[in-house]
Amino acid sequence: MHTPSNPSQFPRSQTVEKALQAFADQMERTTTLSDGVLTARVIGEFSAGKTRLLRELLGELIPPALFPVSSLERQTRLQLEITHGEVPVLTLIAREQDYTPAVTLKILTDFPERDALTAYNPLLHRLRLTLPEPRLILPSGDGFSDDASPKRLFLIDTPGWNSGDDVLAESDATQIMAGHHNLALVYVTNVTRLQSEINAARLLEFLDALANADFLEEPTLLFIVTHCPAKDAPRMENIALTLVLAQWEKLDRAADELNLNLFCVDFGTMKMQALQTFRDDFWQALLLPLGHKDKVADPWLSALRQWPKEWNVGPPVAHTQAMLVQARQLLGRARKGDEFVGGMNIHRLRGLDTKGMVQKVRDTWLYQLGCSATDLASFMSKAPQDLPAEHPLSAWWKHYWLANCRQALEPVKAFFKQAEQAIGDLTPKTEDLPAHFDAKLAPAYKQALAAVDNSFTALVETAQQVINEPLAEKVIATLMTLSLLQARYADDYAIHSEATSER
Ligand SMILES: Nc1nc2c(ncn2[C@@H]2O[C@H](COP(=O)(O)OP(=O)(O)OP(=O)(O)O)[C@@H](O)[C@H]2O)c(=O)[nH]1
Ligand SMILES: [Mg+2]
Repeated sequence: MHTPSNPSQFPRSQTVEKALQAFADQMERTTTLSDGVLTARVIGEFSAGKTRLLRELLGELIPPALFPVSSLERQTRLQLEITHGEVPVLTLIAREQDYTPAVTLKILTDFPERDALTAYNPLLHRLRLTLPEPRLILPSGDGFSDDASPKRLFLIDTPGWNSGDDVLAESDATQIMAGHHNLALVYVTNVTRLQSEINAARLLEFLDALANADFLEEPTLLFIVTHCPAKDAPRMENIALTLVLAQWEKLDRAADELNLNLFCVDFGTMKMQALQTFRDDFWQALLLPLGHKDKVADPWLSALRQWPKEWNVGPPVAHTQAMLVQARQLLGRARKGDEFVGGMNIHRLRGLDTKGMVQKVRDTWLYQLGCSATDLASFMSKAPQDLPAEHPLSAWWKHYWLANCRQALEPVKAFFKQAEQAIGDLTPKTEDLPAHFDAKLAPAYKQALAAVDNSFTALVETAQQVINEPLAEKVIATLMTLSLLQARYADDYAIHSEATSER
């Protein structure tokens, strides 16, 4: 067998691939993400390690030129929103609040140094970095409104306080210490400053802001102590815990009202494995308030699971199978022994005129098929069910499923139509009834039998086992995969039969 290299030799595969592309395009259009209002802000003193923390969490996803600047001087000037995007892009945006729309002002090819941003008011402008990190997608929305469409989650790096001349740092602390609608707040402090007096005052302010902020679930705090050698971590964790709870109680709040997660780390000396553990723990603590239902990180999945009932492909797939079963059953009964109209011969029709003959043979035929004239007419006029035009799979259904259904069912209908004609053609002059029917029906019968027994009809039968699967994505994925395999098989089969007949 020669190996075909020309794609036009794979027409069936091409049809399925094109139809699946149309499906993917529509899913992409209808599941595009929009900005959510849910945020996790990273707060702390300047040079505490806020930016470094985000670099450590997302490092591999960030192209070197877009790496947020983290240095020994005060660095971050504008809030940096990190969220999901198919590709990494850094933009300068105008955005005053978490709930106001972002207006893109500039696409940046390098992460700007602090001085390059002095023209932009930090209360009105932000940087936005998009990264292909699926955990930054909220598949069922941001929990703020009833809108359950997929939303972007924002991790926000903020400028540190104690930075002297900065309008943002000097403005009301609550303005930057919490977001409009919070998943969690992340507080970062250098271990050497953990017990400093100024930090204690700021921590109290921060906890006050946290106590008054709006959270998706209960107030959630991720408290990160940086520059902390591993050997000191347990001791520092205790100190941090005591400190936070003492301040929290000063606000008249009970310890169990705060979901507190402590991390003591030294990014400078951390080994890869420890970093990986830290990352896993951090994300787990951060995303915990989203609950288990939101573990689905793919907007396609949540979209699929929210398809309206009329979009369920199960019923039309089952209907196709029912039609094929009926077609096979009728074909099975169309021959009795080796005759089309079994037990009927010209002697039994003696004395009848044409009309009477036709009537008698037709009655016998219908009796043999086990159905009434109306039943047969209804089979002949029945078509496979369609999907709604706006269904994401409508191209696949029309060009693949229905096209193959037609190829399977048309020859069967053609055969029964021909049988009706062959009966209508009978006259008292017809000498040999079986020979009459054989001549008129045998080839069409053979074609009809072959049409309901091929790789597509086998697929329809197999598909019945998956359509009751409760996860919509499994049903769809299985049908897609089977259709690709079947089309590819049918193409190969056609190529092979051509090659054989050419020999
Ligand atoms: N060795 C070590 N260095 C760290 C650690 N965390 C942060 N740094 C370094 O400390 C310096 C300050 O960190 P940044 O992440 O820029 O601090 P920041 O909180 O973002 O500071 P501002 O943007 O000025 O508010 C950088 O040089 C970091 O690399 C740590 O755990 N260990
Ligand atoms: Mg910073």
